[in-house]
Amino acid sequence: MGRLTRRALLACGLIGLPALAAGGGFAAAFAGARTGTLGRVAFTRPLAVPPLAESRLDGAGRRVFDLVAEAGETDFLPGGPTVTWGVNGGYLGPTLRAARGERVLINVRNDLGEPTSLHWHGMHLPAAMDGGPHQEIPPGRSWAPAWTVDQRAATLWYHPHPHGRTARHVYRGLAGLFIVDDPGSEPEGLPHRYGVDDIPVIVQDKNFDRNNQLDEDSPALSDVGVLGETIVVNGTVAPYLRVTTERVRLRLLNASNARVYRFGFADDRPFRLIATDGGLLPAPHETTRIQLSPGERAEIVVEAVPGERAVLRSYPPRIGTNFWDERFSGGDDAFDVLELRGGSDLEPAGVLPAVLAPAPAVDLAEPAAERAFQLTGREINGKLMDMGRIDFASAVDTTEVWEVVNIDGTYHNFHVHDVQFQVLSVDGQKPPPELSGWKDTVFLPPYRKVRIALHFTDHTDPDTPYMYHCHVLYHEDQGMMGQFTVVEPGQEPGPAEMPAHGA
Ligand SMILES: [Cu+2]
Repeated sequence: MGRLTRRALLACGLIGLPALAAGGGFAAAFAGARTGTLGRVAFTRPLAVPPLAESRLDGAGRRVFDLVAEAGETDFLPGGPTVTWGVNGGYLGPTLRAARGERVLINVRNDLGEPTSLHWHGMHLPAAMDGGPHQEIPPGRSWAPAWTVDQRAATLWYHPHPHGRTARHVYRGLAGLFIVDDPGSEPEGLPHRYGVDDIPVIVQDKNFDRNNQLDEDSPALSDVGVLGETIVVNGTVAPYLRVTTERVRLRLLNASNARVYRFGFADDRPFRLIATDGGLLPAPHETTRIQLSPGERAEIVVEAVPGERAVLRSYPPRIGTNFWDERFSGGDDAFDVLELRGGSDLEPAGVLPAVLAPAPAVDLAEPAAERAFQLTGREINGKLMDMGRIDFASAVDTTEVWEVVNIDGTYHNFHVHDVQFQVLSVDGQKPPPELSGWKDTVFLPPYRKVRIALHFTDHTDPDTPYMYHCHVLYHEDQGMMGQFTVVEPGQEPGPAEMPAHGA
């Protein structure tokens, strides 16, 4: 395939444009940076579906999960296993599931040889339970966060968040889904049987070396970090899914480090987008494409036909960079992702509901604060992440409006912990349908400006911060992150706690 890695170029003395041009490597690097698998995937392996995590109720009525981060091996490719990391297994982790109103307790043990953490991405919870860089778990130790689930039904996920090392930990395989149910809130008629007509689709991209081991190098000239040439879904390479029902719900998660996907079907069949990061949209949105940047989720509903094969693809994403950067940031790449194989006899589907959930309506009468965030390089407002610096405090029971602008030539995105936010505008315009629901992560191509409204309801803690950051993990690790606390009105933030290594 002729992929050139940064390491290979360094070895050839070809890093740096003059050397590249002189060596004729310039054209080679440009040509070699494009990758893709359209029409070339044989779909030979049944899609793995992560098991639902076992849980039990303890004496206090809490739903208890036991998770272990550990090393293992995974058979991605013929020719030998790949050393990977996983949760309760060799790669990825089980799907956690809990209902609104339930109190959960999660025992997380770290059996890796280095500190890690588990962050509950998209979850509304106390900062001390968030699993960010202040809640690292030393090797051989455990951490047991507990909180009451209190948010809309949504497809959330979990992944490590150790400061400076998140990219490597996620790439090696530490990630899983966390599905929140909200009994009574989901309209009749949506597919909801996990693993039957309600399927997790965790999409990641990997590079393998000659020995089938994960290549963690960033491609040459990439400004976004590792971009893999091989797509894995739920840890399966070249996957197919046997479909048994006329209608299937796919819970798409971009769990990749850097790659942006633009999902659609090979035959351009329309599908219905029903939910985004924080839960159901106001109404199903019929479309042929849905773009997801790292960390974002989308739930789509697809109609199947008996005996038919439908291929989910990722088309070249719209990343908005210039010609040169586009090539080195995956903007020209396209992949076959997953084949849906309709059985000969499909279970009939009923009527899809026309109305799904109330539209986000954050009360904007008197925003308590307006804040501006400029993304450039690896900095937010000219600052790199500092574990000991809390950037601001937001008062509980208030609404804030944040304006986030990317003034950089490369793409970023913006993720906020603790809250699901409402997108108010994109470059001054009403948000498109895919941004009309609750979000915790929003994509920012170069020069885009997004205004979001956030409401902080509870869990005050002046000493323990939540994070906001770019979810391109290479950027995040390099410091593209800041910290805020939620406090009582008039309360000042305390000093940020340093990592709790005594846990
Ligand atoms: Cu970024």
